[in-house]
Amino acid sequence: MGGGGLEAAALAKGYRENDCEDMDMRVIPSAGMQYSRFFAPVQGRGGGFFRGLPIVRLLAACLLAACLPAGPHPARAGEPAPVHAARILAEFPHDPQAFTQGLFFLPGGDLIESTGLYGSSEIRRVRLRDGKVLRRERLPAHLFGEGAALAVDAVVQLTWREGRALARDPGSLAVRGEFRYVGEGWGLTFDGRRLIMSNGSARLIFRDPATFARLGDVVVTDGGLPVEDLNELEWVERDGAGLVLANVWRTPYVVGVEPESGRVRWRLDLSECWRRSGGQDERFVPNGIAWDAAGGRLLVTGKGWPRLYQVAWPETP
Ligand SMILES: [Ca+2]
Repeated sequence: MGGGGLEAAALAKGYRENDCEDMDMRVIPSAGMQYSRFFAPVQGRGGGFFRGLPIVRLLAACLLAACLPAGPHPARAGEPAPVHAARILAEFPHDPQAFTQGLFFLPGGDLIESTGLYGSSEIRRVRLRDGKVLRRERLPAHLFGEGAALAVDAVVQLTWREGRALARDPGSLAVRGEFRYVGEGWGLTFDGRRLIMSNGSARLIFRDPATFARLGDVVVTDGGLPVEDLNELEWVERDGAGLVLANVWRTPYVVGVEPESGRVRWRLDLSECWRRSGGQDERFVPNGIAWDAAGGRLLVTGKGWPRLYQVAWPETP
């Protein structure tokens, strides 16, 4: 499928989702989509996915205008967010066997990493400087690990299509409870008050950390168009303001999202990190963002990448 087809499909999907009262009721894709999620050809690297985007945007805007009913339009195509090439400041070892789906720092400085794939999913406590796995807990073979976050006093780990969020002890990583949800689980982060979850759509869902109850949601847009395939997430508070950082699946981009409006403020282009980590294998897309609040460090990696990269905070307009 070409970029135009993808963009048009994304637009149609985003519009449909805007009409859904509860996105937890979204249809779970077929087994064919399961294959495509991990093994479909990458739609261009190093910005190639968005090559020709202005024309695509124009066509998509016309499609939106034609499809929307008369009356006030909630979204209008505008200027796309600025793109900043990631500047690499440091590199750290990363287990190339880790199919990274969730990544964040514990307050003490170690990383928690959630990995996916049926039969080999884990949750790990990892030391940054040498990549040593300090503790690991395997998931049952029928569970596919996804995003994870520290919420109050529990590490919560999503599963992809199993509708189960495992609540773990932050020290031992042992499961001590479980939440249930409908639909897919992709990324997860915590803003100090709410869990923020992605499910592969353009929508971020806010949840109560104590009950996992849905509190609300927001559609992420760039230039007025929905940004589909939001994947791993990270909450960052910086200069008194909070942003949700999100990998966009099968692209080199991390988007910086204003949490209440859903507007993409900027895109961070990880093409150089991807190239250094042997980006020729289409399964091994960028995924994994961790913010070290104490040290002011931004870490990124990818599925099966041999390195973690500390990158500079992108400039803001
Ligand atoms: Ca993260």
